[in-house]
Amino acid sequence: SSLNKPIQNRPNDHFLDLPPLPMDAEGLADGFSRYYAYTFGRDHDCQSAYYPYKALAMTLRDRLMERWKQTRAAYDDSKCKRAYYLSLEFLMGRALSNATLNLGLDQAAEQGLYQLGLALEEIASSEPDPGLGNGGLGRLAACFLDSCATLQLPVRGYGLRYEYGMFRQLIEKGAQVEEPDHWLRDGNPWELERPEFTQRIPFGGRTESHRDHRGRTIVRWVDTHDVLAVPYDIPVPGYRNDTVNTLRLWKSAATDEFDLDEFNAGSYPESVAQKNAAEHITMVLYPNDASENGKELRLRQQFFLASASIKDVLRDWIRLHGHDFSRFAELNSFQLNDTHPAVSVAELMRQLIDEHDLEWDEAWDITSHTMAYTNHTLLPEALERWPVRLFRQLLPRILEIIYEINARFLAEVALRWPGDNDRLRRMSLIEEGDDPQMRMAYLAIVGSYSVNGVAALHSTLLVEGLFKDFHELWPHKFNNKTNGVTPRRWLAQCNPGLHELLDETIGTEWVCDLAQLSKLAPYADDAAFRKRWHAIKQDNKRRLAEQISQICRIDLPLDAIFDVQVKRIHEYKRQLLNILHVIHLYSRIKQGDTQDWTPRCVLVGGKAAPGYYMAKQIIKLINNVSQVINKDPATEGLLRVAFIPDYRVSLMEVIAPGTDLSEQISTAGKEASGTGNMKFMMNGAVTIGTLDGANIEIREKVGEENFFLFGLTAAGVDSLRHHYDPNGIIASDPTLRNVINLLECGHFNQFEPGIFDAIIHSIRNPHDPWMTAADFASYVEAQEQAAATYRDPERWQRMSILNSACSGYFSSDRTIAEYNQDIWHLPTVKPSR
Ligand code: T68
Repeated sequence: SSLNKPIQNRPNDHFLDLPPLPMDAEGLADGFSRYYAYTFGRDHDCQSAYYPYKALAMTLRDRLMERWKQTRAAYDDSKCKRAYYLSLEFLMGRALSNATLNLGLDQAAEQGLYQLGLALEEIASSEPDPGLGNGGLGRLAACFLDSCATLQLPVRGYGLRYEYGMFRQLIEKGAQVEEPDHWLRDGNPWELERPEFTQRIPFGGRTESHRDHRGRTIVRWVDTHDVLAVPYDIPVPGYRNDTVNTLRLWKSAATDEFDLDEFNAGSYPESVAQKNAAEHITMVLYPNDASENGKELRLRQQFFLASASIKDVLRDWIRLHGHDFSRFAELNSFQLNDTHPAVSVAELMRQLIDEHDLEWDEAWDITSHTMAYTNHTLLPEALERWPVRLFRQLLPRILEIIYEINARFLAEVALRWPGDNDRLRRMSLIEEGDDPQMRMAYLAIVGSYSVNGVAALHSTLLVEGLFKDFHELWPHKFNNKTNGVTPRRWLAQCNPGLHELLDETIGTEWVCDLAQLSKLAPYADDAAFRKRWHAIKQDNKRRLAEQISQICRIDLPLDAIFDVQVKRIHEYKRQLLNILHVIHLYSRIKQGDTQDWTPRCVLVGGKAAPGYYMAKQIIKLINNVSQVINKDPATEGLLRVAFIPDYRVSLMEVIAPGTDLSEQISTAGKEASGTGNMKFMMNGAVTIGTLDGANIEIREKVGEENFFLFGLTAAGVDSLRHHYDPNGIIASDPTLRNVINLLECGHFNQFEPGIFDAIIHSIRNPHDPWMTAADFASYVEAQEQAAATYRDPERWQRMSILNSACSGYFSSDRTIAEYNQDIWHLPTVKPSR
């Protein structure tokens, strides 16, 4: 393309000697005005909030650009080890406020814009919220990039530039309706297209082998249908340290080649239309967060990401180190975000062998010392398996390589456990059957030098269960890395009130050293401090209530306890248990049992995968229950219920600071970690939760007296499985019986008979894996304790302060420091000024 045409005149050395851009209010206002007037051609009577946003984004982007270039140069010059975070999802959220904060321009920007009669917050809120991820896994990737940049680690993110992100959720007649999210429609000022680094990715075709002059077998992957991968770079600024790292997102594009047969047959339009298939690869994010769907397009996305990213890294390697790969593993690590990019194991082998002439053994030594794998789930339905036939069709060369990896691996197993054929069958990368399946998690384990879970319990359950055989073979590979979240976005940015109080009370260093929050603990005993703490919480609740009032037309009383559950809708997360409790509260109100009542606002938000019937039923139930309760005058001032539509990153930034009670109520052993739990804790919410995922560590840090615990343990769930009797539990618990009665008599679906039958059946089902009935009584009891505690404001505020004070461990800076110490071993690199 003409974008790649080389320039004839070489620019002289000085032409990029630019003076640093001003970082003060006047300089920012000046930059802003120039973009507004000259680049976008707008003037005073422009009504749209979009152009001020765009002008400010460009002004900030210029300041990022300078530092970005310096960071790249520092990494290149040091020739040090690098790591790459490979993920099908990066849920970055809005970039403007984050860039402002991290560049240290928050006050200057505020002032500069104020002089122009504009408000920073209003401008920031007109930025689209990019949703290139489903939930926790994608948001974790974004928090990690923020921490890597803040810790000045040479880490690059690689992902896909989806044209359509996570669908927008509308609620119509109480039910979820999906709408496409064309987030790029008005352009994206934060991306930089880099066509000069385009890569060519093969699909389909067949393999051919022949011997070279030395008698070596050479395999060629031929007759492929190639697709172009064009990179778009997104800057990732560290916190006030001049480092700007890179998130590189690939967009698929057709080559300019036509299908010659079609072309010669005269069907020109058909041959041009073929291009479509190529362009579709990065069209849309798959919206399933916990079930694999086996679609060919998804496998295409996975290989596309793996192949393009590895090619990019190898090109860089050759640029800096030449064609000698002997130190490659020593100087590169790939972190695989779940198995979604696990085909990278085979693709790195393929590129080293087929494209860079390495022998198998050398290539395997490099690959298996370069890849590291993070597991995010124990749910069997979420474990990726691909039909071998899909590989044969789409990636024939990759299939050959996986067969070879498997053969050599099984030989190793056989050597260690001679004659143990059952073990060979269990551990094979390929599950035999009518339609043999590739076990992607096993490919990831075999090809990696590190395998980690995301919370202590999760990592233990992995090596005791799912990956037991592999742990026996390679115990040294397995480790835990408890998740964390970035305190920049999830405290400093989203909670300005608390930010200020913290700065004033414990100094400003907590932003990059969250353990310092422990200095807050003594203030829990200080009545004057508690009062200020409470005032900030009430302010944040007002902000949240205003949003809810606008979105849902429901008014929330600010003296009520704000009880919040926001996350993807899934049976294992048990939004259903939450709503059963709500029905119980409602029933108490109707029976006049309201002595010592704690007013309560229950907020639930989250998206259901479009094909997940039960999850959609649960959304409908929440909305119906909310309708009945909110319109009943008896509940006035006592109980409000709202379903928050279209839950997303920018909404969580308002929700977390305004929450009193954080609902983390998954069936024990099912939630790998959770990260929303950490965001709430940092912002002073108290958790009601089970002993699941990172809840266990949260409770350990804050102390059991500052956490509302209920429910079975993971071991308890496991041993109850064979004699679980929900109908017996319902029959013998009048409270639960009453709630189920209300459901069964159709109190919440008066004009929609039968619609909740599936939900009722699931609760009554002895095979209900989520054991909702088993935990109901203890949940209600924990809720009563929470309510009673809330009625004692001094006690509640103490607990709230202590939760914040003990949340330092859950900074993703700590998590990333551990990844680096145990897995990556990267030096810190400071860009030169
Ligand atoms: C989540 N997983 C875990 N998956 O459920 C959560 N899956 O416990 C954990 O805290 C978080 O990862 C971070 O470790 C997911 O979010 C997905 O989103 C997903 C997406 C596609 C396919 C499968």
